[in-house]
Amino acid sequence: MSFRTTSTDYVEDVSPGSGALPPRAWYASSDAKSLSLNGTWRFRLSPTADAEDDSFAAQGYDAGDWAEVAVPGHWVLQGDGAFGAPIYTNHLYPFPVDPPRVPTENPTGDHLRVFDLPADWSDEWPALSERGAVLRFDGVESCARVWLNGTDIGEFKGSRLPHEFAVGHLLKPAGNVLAVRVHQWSAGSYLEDQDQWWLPGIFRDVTLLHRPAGSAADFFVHASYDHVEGLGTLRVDSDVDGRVTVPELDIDVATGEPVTVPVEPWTAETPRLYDGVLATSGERVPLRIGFRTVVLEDGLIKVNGRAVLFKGVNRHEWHPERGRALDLRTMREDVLLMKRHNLNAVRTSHYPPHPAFLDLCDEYGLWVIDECDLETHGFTEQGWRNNPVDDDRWTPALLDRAARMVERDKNHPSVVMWSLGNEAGTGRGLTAMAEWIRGRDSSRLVHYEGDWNCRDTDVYSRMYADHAEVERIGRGLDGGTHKRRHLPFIQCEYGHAMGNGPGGLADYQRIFEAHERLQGGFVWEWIDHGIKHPELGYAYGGDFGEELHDGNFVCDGLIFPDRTPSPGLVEYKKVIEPVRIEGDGADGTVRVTNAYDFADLSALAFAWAYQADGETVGTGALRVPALAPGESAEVKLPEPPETGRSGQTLWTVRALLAEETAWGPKDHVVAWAQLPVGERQPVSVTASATPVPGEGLITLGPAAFDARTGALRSLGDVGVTGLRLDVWRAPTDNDDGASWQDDTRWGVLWRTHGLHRMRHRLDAVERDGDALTVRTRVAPAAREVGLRTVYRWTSDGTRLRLTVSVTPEGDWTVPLPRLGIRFGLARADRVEWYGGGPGEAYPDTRSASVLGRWESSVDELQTPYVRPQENGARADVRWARLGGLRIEGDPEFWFSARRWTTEQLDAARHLTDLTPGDTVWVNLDHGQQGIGSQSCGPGPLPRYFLRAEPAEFSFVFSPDA
Ligand code: IPT
Repeated sequence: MSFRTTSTDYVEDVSPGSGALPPRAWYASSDAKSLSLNGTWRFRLSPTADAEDDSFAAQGYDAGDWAEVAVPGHWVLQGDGAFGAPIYTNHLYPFPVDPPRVPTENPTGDHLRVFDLPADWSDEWPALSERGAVLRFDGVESCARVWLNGTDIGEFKGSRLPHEFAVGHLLKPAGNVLAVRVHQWSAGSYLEDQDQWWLPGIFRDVTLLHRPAGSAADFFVHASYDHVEGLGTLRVDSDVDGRVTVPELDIDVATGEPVTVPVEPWTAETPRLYDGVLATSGERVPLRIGFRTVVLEDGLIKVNGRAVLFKGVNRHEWHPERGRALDLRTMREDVLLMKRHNLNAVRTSHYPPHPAFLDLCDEYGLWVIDECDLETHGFTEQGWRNNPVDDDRWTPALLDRAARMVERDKNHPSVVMWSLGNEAGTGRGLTAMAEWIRGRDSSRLVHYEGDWNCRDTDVYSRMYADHAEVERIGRGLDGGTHKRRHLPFIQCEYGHAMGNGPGGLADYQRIFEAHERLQGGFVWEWIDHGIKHPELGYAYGGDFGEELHDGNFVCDGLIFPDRTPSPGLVEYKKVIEPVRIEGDGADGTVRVTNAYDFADLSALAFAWAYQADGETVGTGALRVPALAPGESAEVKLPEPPETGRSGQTLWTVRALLAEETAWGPKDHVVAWAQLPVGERQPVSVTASATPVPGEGLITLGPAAFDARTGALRSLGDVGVTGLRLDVWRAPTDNDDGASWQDDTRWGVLWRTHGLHRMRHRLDAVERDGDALTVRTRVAPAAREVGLRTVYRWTSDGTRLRLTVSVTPEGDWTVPLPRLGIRFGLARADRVEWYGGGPGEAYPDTRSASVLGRWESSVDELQTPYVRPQENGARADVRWARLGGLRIEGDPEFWFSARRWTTEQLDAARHLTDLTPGDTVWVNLDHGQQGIGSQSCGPGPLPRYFLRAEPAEFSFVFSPDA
C-alpha cells in the first residue's frame, strides 16, 4: 500500500498528455468572441509535485493569502527571488539523466484565476455545448494539469506549443475557477534541452474562445504560385464547410474548391498578402493569403522558380525582464530590426515562436524555418544512450509535437521549411516526425541539422562548419551519401555572436555567393539572453548560484539584451546588403549589382557624397536603373567637386529607401560603398630639436621625459603616464574559445604564454643624433620569447614623433593579441578622429567601418558586451584628438580609449565591475588579432592572425589647441 495520495504519475509519463483537443490552425476570429485570461493570477509555489493536493482547484477555495504572478510570465522571474531562480545550462540536463524520471525536488506552481463571462456572452448561456467554448494555452513550461470549476480537464506537455480544451459545458456566467498546476520538470523536459534558461511558468497567453455552432475548426490555406504563368491557385480545405472570399481577386469559392487567378506572388522581399475571409455558418475568419511555391529542384531550394539565398539569424524569444513571455511590441521590434539590417530569414531556434511573430514575418517579409520544440542534447554526455528520439515509447510525444507545430503554423506563407528540432542525435522518432510532416504538408521542405546523411531531410544543413569546409561543400567535394550529394546546403548556425564578433562573416558570404549549392546561413543568434539584475546589470549563467551552468554562453546575440544592435549586427547588415556597389573611385564609374533574389531596385534611390580628408564637400543623387535581380549596371559618377586640397579624397555611394516602407523610413541606408580617389600624405616631422638633459628630466621640443627611464612625462601641459608597448587585450569570448575545443584557443594560449603579464626591461636611454632612443626588451616570465622594442623620439620643436621598432626574439608559436602602445591621460573626455567609424572594428569585422570624421565621448566608445572584454577599437585611424593631444599615425592605426586599464577590463565579470578611474587609457595599435567565431566555431582565418614579426610604426603627437 502506498502512503502517497496525490498522483503525479502524469508528470513522468512519456505521453504528450490527455484531454486536449486535436491540434489545429491558430487564428483570431473576426466575430466569435474571445476572452483573454492574461493578467494577475493567484500563485502558490511548492517544492515538489505532490506537496499539495488538488483541493485548491475546487470552487469556493479561498486563495486570498496566496501570492500573485503575472500571466503570461515565468514565476522565477517574479517575486524578487521568492519564487526560486532561473537556471542556465547549455546542453547539460540540470537533473540526473534517468528518463523519463525527474527529481522529487520539482518546483510546482499552482495558478488560480476566477473569471466571469463577458455580459454579451450570457445570452447563449447555459446552452453552450462542450465544444461551444475552448480554453487555449499557447505556452506553459513544462507540464500542466488544468481544472475548470473543479473538473479535471486534462494535462499536457510541450512547452512552446498550444493546447486546447473543450470547456463549454463547464462554464457558468460568473465565478468560473480556472486552476492550473505547473511543474517545472517533467518527462517533457527531456525533450526540451535547448541552450537557454530553464524558465517554468505559463509564459504565453491563456484565452477562452467562444466557438459558436458552425464555427470553423481547422482549415488549411493552400496558396501556390505558378511563376511561369503568373498565376496563383488558392484552395482552402476546411473541416467545416464554408466559403472563401478574396475581394481583391474577385474570388468567391466554396472551401475545398481550387481557384486559379493572376496574382502577385509572396516573397520575403515582396511580402504581398491578400486579405480574404473564410466564412462558415458560425463565424468569419480573416485570412492573409500569400501565394508562393517552395520546391526542391535541380538540387536547390527554389521559391517561385528561383533559388533563394538565406541571410538569416537564429531567434530565441527573449526579453531581459520577462524572459520568453514576449509582447507584440517586442516581437515587432525584432522584425523591424531584422528588416532594417538586411536580414531575410529566421530560424525559430529551437521551438515554434509565439504565433504573432509569424504573422509579422508574413506581413514584413522574412523566410522562416519553423523549428519544433525538441532538443535532447544532454544525451550526448552518454553517447546518446537512451535518446528519446530513438526509443519508440517516446514517438507519440514526438509526433504530437510535430503535429502541434505544423497544424498551428501551416497557414503562414513565411514558413518555407519545417525543422524537426535541434541537437537531438538521430533516430526512428525523427524519421517518424519527418514522414508525418511530409504526409500532412507536401508544400514545404523538411530540415534537421543532426542528420548529416540527410535521411529525413530535404536540405543538407550544418552548424559552425569552417570556411574551408563550406567551400568544399559548395564545390561538391564533400562526399557524403548519394542523397546528400544532390541536396542544397545551408548553415543553420554559424557566426557565433558571443561577445565581440563574430569575425569572418564577410568571408563566409563571399563563399556562399560563389557557389549555387550554398544557400546561405543563419547567424547564431539574435539576442543576448541577459537577465536584468539590480547589482549586475545583466545576469548570465552562474549569477543565480546554479550548481551547473554555462556562464555567459547564453549571451551570444547580435543585439544586446535591451535590443541595442551590437557591432556584430551592423557588420552583418553590411556583409549581406542586397545591392553591391563596386568600382575604382579614380576612374569615375561605379558598378551597381542587384543582389536581391526577387525584387528589382525600384524601391531604392542612390546618392553620392564626395569626401576630402574626412569632410564631405559635395553630395548629390545618382541615377541607377531599376535593375532586375542579378543584373548589374555601370553608372557614371559626376565630376568630382573641386576641393582645393591635396588630402585624401573618396566617393561614398549609398542605396537608400526611396520612400518610407512598412519597415523603414525614407532615406534608410540599405547598402553603401566607399571608393577611394586620392591617398593621404602622412605628416612628416623634420627633426630639428635635440634632447636636452635637465634636472631628472630630458626635454625634447614640447616634451619632457624621465631621465632615468626615458618615459614620456608630458607634452606641453598634457601629462602622460605609462607610455609603453602593449600586446595584451582582455580576451574576447571568441579568443577564449569553447571549452570543448582543444586545438588553438588563442585566449587560453596567450595566458599560458604570459602575454597578460609582460615585463619591460630597460636596456638603454640614449641620445642618438637628434633623437632620444629608449631600448627595451618586453617579455613574459618563464619564457624565452620576447620583443626587442626601441622607442625613438624626435621633434621639430612643436611636434613629437615616436617610432616604435619591434623585433621578436625566440620561437613565437602564438599570434599577438595586439601590438601597439598604450598610455594614460588625465582629463580626457571628448574624442574626435578621422578614420573608421562610427562603431568598433577588428581585422575580420571591419566591413561596416565607414571612413570619415567622427566624434564621441570616451564612454560612448565602449561597446557594452554583457561580459566585459576587448572592445571599442576604431579602424584605419589617420588622426585622433583627445585630452589636449592630437595624434597622427603613420601608417593608420587602431584607436581605443577607456576609463579603466586592460587588466581591469580583463578581470571584470559584469559591466558593473568596471568603475572609471581618473585616467583615460589610450591604445594606439599597429595591429590587432582577428576575432573569429571560436566561442562555438572556427577561430579567425590565418590571414587575420597578428603574427609576431618585425614591425615599425610611428605616431606624431602635438599639443591640441
Ligand atoms: C549549438 C546549438 O544548436 C545552439 O542551441 C547553441 O547552443 C549553440 O550551439 C551555441 O551557442 S550546438 C554546439 C555544440 C555546436
